[in-house]
Order: sequence, then structure tokens, then C-alpha cells
Amino acid sequence: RKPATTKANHASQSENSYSTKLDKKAFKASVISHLHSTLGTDENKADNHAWFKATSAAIQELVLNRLRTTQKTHYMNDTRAVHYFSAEFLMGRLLSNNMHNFGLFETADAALKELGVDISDVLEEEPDMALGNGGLGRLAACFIDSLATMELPAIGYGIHYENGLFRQEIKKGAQIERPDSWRDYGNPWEICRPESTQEVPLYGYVETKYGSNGNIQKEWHPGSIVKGVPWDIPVVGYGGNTVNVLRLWQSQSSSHFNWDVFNAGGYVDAQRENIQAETISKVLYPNDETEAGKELRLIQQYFFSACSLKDIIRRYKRAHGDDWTRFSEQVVIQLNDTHPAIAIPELMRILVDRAELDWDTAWAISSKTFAYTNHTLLPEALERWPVRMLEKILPRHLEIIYEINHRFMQELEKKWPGDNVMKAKLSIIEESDEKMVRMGNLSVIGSFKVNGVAQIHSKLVKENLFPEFDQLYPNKLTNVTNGVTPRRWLKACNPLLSALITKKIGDQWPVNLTQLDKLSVFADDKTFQNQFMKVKQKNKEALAKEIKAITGIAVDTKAIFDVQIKRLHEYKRQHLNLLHIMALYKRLLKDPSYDMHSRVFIFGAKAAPGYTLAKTIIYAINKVADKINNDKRINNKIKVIFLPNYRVSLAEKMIPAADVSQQISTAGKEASGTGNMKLALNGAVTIGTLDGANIEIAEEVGAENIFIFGKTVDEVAAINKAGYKPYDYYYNNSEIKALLDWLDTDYFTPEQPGALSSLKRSMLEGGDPYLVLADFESYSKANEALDKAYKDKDRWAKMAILNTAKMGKFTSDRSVQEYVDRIWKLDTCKV
Ligand code: GPU
Repeated sequence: RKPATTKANHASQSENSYSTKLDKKAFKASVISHLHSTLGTDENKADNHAWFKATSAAIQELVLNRLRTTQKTHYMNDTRAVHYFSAEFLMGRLLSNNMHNFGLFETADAALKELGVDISDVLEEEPDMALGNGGLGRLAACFIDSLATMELPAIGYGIHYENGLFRQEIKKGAQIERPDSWRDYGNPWEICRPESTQEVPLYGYVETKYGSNGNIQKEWHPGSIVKGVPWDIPVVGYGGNTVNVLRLWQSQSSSHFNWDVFNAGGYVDAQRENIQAETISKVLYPNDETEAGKELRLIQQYFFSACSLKDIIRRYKRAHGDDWTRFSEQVVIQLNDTHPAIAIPELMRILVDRAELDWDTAWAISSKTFAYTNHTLLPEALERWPVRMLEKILPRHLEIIYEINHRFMQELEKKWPGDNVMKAKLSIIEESDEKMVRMGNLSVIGSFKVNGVAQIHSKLVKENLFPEFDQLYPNKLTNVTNGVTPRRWLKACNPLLSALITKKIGDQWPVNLTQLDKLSVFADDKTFQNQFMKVKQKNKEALAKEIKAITGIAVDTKAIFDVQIKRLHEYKRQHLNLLHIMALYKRLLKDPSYDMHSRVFIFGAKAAPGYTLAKTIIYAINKVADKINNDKRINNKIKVIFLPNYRVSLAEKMIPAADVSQQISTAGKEASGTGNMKLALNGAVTIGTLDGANIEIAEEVGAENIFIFGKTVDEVAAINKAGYKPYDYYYNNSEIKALLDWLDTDYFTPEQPGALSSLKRSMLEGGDPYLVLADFESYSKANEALDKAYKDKDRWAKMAILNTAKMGKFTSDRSVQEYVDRIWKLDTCKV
């Protein structure tokens, strides 16, 4: 093979523009033809949804052509490919991005205009593909965008959830969950591939047999079999040259009845669980960063991992037959967190039980195939499965896990003879009351590389989470800082800023984001400052309209637009933001001349349905908002807006309009963050802690262009070691005391006193686990500095420009290139 390329090899838009193949006239004709022949309607009857369908169909025609060519090229070249295994892909909408990536957005816009249709109305018809919870799922979506853009052979593997993340409604301030049915009116992009259906065994028992040579052979007799039907979503690279696929598995009941099991009689019946096959891919688990321990969740994980592995092996065998020696040269599998870690024993099972390779040969192949990304240090998110559950659902996998562990313990004995404490700590099996399988340990042992997602996070993975593994396997643990795709998160979502940037520095920045640094020289240029801030103003006006339409609340677009958008979690500290808002409100009530620029605080956040305190925080934000927004005494200085149903398509409207980006997690808790990158890329200034990628953002933009506050990772550790006492802050800081006590009154919830008391308690009796009170004063000071900076228009414009200019590092193309160079060792394949 050729050595891995070192430089991204993007298809250039100019030499490869599909706009040359489809002009306005041809595009119009194609849309109309689809209106007639695909949708069975016509120009007079068509509503926006029909236009959306017809426009998508016109684009999909081009997509499928490039998909065929890409697949043929990859097949002919027998390319090594990365297989990105992820339980979540948070794709959002595809039409706008597919048009942009084909260089056809302007053509489509003009064509639809001539047909009397407004393209933005058409784009609004597309439901989000919300097959993910938050950052982890969106990262997977950005990575497959970059892989296609960089013309790398890659396939995403996941689950075809019938219902994605719930739709959030806010009723009287509280979150209500409604099902998300994204495919109700059909999905124009997905293609069903019944010919590639796979079968997945579950339950049953393991039989031990003796081969003719006296070898022990294991045979798993499953209790039931489910079918996995693949749906392919094309992933269009920028320039439209390479189109990769995202393959999502839908479960279906299998027509087989396992007669083996039937004949074995009652023994099996006792263990057999009659799960409805269809339920496996019914719904995405809405818990972000908490393991549920639910049987169906483990089955989901095994279901998509097993289908995907079989699919990979089928493709490999087509080219290489039964010769397994080249498997790990052709196949690399990236595990997006431990959710697909069961793929490790599954591959071992196939190699040992099915291909009849000896253990060492099989392990040599398997452990060169997998790499694992860790996305969190939060203990509640580290997956552990009860041994009893694995024994029931995947009895053979449990045996294999024990064998992996047994051999690993022998390795440990060699390195640290007699050290049983070490063995207990690193064992895949946790010997608690209820024995558990630690999926993190399994993933580290079974992978050739393990990475964290930002420098600080990877350092903590090495030093705190897996220090002994780092000693045992030097160089296995590494860092790849996250990134975001600038195609979706600047080019497509912020057309005004994109146009301004292109006018200034040319049109290559979407594939070479470090070019944005060329804007730096204009940071002091008054004309450019004006143009830049005018764009921001327009975007704020557009969001204000949206806010008015959604909530009925009018906001002043001259106010600071301050945005906190992310899942609701205590560690992300939306309640710190809220306490500070209450503080400003209190200061204004006390002193109407209190000097602050007016500010609109905008939130978007979903809480996991079972996370009671997170839901209380949402309720608190809405109740405080009601009070403040209707209080005439403060002269509209503060507005608080909670936009319901935060999702990718809403983020695309909020981010271009943000002046301020709130990234205020307790130091050490946010692995990286990616919203921080998207907001800064669009010219928002960060107020944040030294956590996750904020640290690297601060390095890029410089201390004068970011508002850093709060305890550092080391300080947090020291406080916790000494024994953190939130009551000290409560009694020593009269403002903090007044704010918490305010939550205990019925001021914000007149109809139900005490409705917000649990929030207060969490920060006192509850021990304030995320140090909200310890960071409050520092946060308040940083906000004052921010307020002062905003009042200086030139200074603020310069900061905003430099935030955009210095975000080049955070393109997901750079992240993917690092994976390619240091982990995946892939070559580009020109299509
Ligand atoms: N993350 Br684990 C999720 O969104 N969900 C999860 O279940 C886990 C991690 C996030 C991290 O919180 C965030 O800091 C990171 O930027 C993102 O993954 C992508 O790595």
C-alpha cells in the first residue's frame, strides 16, 4: 500500500462543480419532472412539502450517481476503509447541505424562485434526522461529512431508529416529551437494501464439543434470531465527488424458528426471552451520559454491532475469500464510545468459533482492528453490564470476555507479579455484589489505540481514568481534539457571513479552514468591522423573528444575544447561568440605574426524561423567564428566552445570531464540547471555564478575546480533596444567599410555593457536586468584563472577527486527518 497521505486532498469546487452539469433550466425541469412522476402531483397543486420532496428527488438523482461511482471505485481499488461504529448519528436535515456540497444551492434557489417557490420554506419542510442525543452523535455526523469531503473510504454504521430523540414541548414551563416520527411522510434520502439483510442470534445456550483432534469446540445455540435490514443514507462530500454511506440497521422478526432450541426443550424455554424483534430499533435511548443498564439497550448495541461486522466480513470475503491474514490491513473499526464495544468479543467469536482460527491468531487480528474513542470521565456514563444479563442474552460472548480477561490477568501477573489490587482494578470483571462487565476496560484491552477528545480530557484519561493501562501499554492512549464541519456550521447555516468571508479571502476556506486566519489582518479595519457586525445584526434580526414566532416574545436586537445551547446537565451548569441572571435582575430591582447593556439570555436544552433535577432546571429557567420578561420595572434590560425542542436545525438558526457563547461546565467535566467551536466560528465570544476544548479555543484566540473564569481542574481537585463546603459560600456571600433563598419563596412560582426548592437544596444539602457556588463570584466578574467589552463597539467587533478568524484548528477535517495519520492509516481514493 501507499503510505498514508499527510495532507487532506479535497475535491476542489471549481474543477469539479456539478453546477456545470445542471443549470437552472435543467434543475427546474428535473424538479417538475419529479413533481409529476415521483409525487404524482403538479405545479398548481403542490404544497411546500411536495416541493421539498421533488427538490430532494432531483438532488438525490445526482447523489445516487456519485454513490454508484464511489462504490465501484472503492471496490475496484480494494481500498482499506474506516468503519465508524456509533449508536448515534445526529444528522439533522440533509437537503440544504447536499445542495451546498454539490455547488447547487444558488442554482436551486433561483430555479425555485422562478417556479414561485421560496427555498427557505421548502427547506423548513424537512424533518431533522435526530438519531442522536447531543455532542457524541453530532460528532459522528461531522466526521462522516469530513471523510466524504476528504475522499476517504469510510462507512458509518448505526441503528435505524424508528423514533429519534423525543420532541420537546414546554407546557406551563415544564418539559413534556412527545415521540419523534421523522419518517412519517417518507424520507427522500434513505435506500432500503433488503439484499444485504443480516441475521443476529440472541439468548440460548452454549454447547461444548470435542473435535476429532481433541480440541474443544464451542457452539452457541441461540434462543431466537432477529433480522437486520440495512437502510443506506448517502453522505455527500463537499464538491460532490465522493459519496459515502451511512448504513443504519432496522430490526425485523425473522421467519426462522430455531428448531435446535425447540428440541432442547424446557431448559432453553426457561432462559428464552421473547423480545419482539421489531422493538429493538424502535427508539433511541434519550439518556445522555448515563448508562441505563436496560436489557433492550444491550440488545440494541449487540444488534447493530453484529449486523455491521457481518456486513464488513461479507464484503471482505468477496475480495479475499477465507484468507483472514489481510483483514486488519483492510478493515479498521472505530468504536464511538463503548456503545459498540460488544463488537470485540463478537469478532473473536466469529474468528474462533466460525472461522476456527486459534485464539492467538484471532486476537492478533481483532486487536489490530479496533480503536476506541472515550468521550467522558463521568462515572455514571461509564458502561457496565451485569454479568447475569450478558449470560442470558449473549452466553458465548460472556465466555469469550472471561477468556480475554483470563489471558489479560496472566499478562498483568508478568508485569506486576502478585499485585492483586492492580488486577482487581484493571479486570474486565468487577467483583461487586452484582458482578459487572466493564466495557471501558474491555475496549482499552481490545483496541490498538484509545483516544480522548480534547487535550485536557486525554490527559485526564491517562492520569485519572486509565493510568495503569497507560503504563502497561505506552503510546496506546492518545488525543484527537474534536472538530466540526464548516460546511454545515458556517457555509450553509450562515450565508451572509460566508459570502462576506469569501469576498475577503476567496472560496477555499470550507475545505481549508485555517485560511480564515487571513481575516485577522482586518480585525481593526473599521470597514470590515462594520460589515462583519452588520451581518451579525441581520442574523440577530432573523432569530428575533423566529423567537417572536415561537414564543410570542419580542426581543431587542440591539441587546447582547447570549446563548447557552446543549443538553441539560448539572455539570454543564445551566443553573449557574440562571443564578447569575437572577442576580442581574435583583441588582436592577434594587438599583434601577445599575449599569448593564441589555441582554437577551437564550437557552436551548433537552433533559433526559428521567433526570428529575434537570427537568426542574428547565422549569426554573422558564419560571424565572416569565417573571423577568413581564416585569416592567427593569425596562427590558433582561429577557430570558427558552426555545423549546432544541435540535440541529434550530442550532443552525441560533448560532449565527449569537454574540456570546456560554461554555461554563465545571472544569474537568466536559470532555471537549463542540458547540463552543460552532459558536466561536460564527463570531460569538466565549465566556467559559478552562475545560475541554475551551482551553484550546483560548489558546487560538488569545486571552484578550475570551472571558475565562472559574476554578481550574487542579483547583477543583484540591477543593474536593479538602472537602468542599457549599454552605461557606452561602453564608459568606450575601448575594448567593439571597438568590438561593429566593428560589425557596413563591416569587417565581406563585401558584406553587417550593416548586424550585429542590434546586436550592442541590447546591446546599446536596453538596453542590459541580461547584456552582464556588464559581459564582468569578462568573459574575467575568460577566461584568464582558458587558464592559460589549459597550466598546470597536473592541467587540475586533473580538468577534478574531473568534471567527482563529477557529481554523477546529474543522473536523483536521480531526479526521489526525485519525487518518495516527490511527486509521488510510489513503485517499479519488473518485
Ligand atoms: N458526549 Br459519553 C455526549 O454527547 N454523549 C455521551 O454519552 C458522552 C459524551 C459528548 C461530551 O460530553 C462532549 O464533551 C464531547 O464534545 C462530545 O461527546 C463529542 O466528543
